[in-house]
Amino acid sequence: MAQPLTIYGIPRSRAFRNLWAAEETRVEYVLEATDFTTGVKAPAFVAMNPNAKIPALKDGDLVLWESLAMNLYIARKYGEGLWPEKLEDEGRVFMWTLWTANELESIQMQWAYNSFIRPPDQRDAALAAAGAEGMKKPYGVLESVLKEGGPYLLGPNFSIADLNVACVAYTAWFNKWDFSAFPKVKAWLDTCLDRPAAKRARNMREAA
Ligand SMILES: N[C@@H](CCC(=O)N[C@@H](CS)C(=O)NCC(=O)O)C(=O)O
Repeated sequence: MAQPLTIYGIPRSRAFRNLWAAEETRVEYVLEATDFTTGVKAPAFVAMNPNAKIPALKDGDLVLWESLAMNLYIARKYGEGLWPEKLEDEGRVFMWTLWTANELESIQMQWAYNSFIRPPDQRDAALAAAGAEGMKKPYGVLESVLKEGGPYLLGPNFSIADLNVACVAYTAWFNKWDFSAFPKVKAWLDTCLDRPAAKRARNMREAA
């Protein structure tokens, strides 16, 4: 009998992204609880992911790390409606996935680390403010794209492009970053994060 897909991580980590993708596809999966303090340092885990970071994934003999790449694989293999049919749309999926990692996540993490992730005495208010300001640029890009097209990033249907961008933007959405200048983004995020599969993953993360 085939082994279920295994996701290594905890819901209150980037593994949330993969739980959401797995929930969308309904693939049979198990969450192997691995935290980011001791779990990531266990020799068996480091042998799988030499970065010593969660999440990671095992599917048969295949091991993957990098949360957004893992989602591309999950969507391509298991997610019928999540993966686009046209080659051009696959190109857009790659574009949005690299964009969210490079243009959005990095500056958003600067804000997040210095606003609520690090202990108060290790936060830098100037870096938090600069991060919050810097986030306006990528969210402005998203706003203009959604204004011109939409309702989803590839057009009429929700896809892994939406999931990969929305699971990163979730950090800002959940922690009350001010989206008032970006109403299209806010409405799109509300819709994505209100999907039944997103809610199942959010329930795991927000209850943890
Ligand atoms: N780019 C990686 C980042 C992974 C990452 O930073 N994971 C955090 C938890 S969300 C971690 O394991 N941190 C432990 C550490 O840095 O020691 C991804 O998207 O998977």
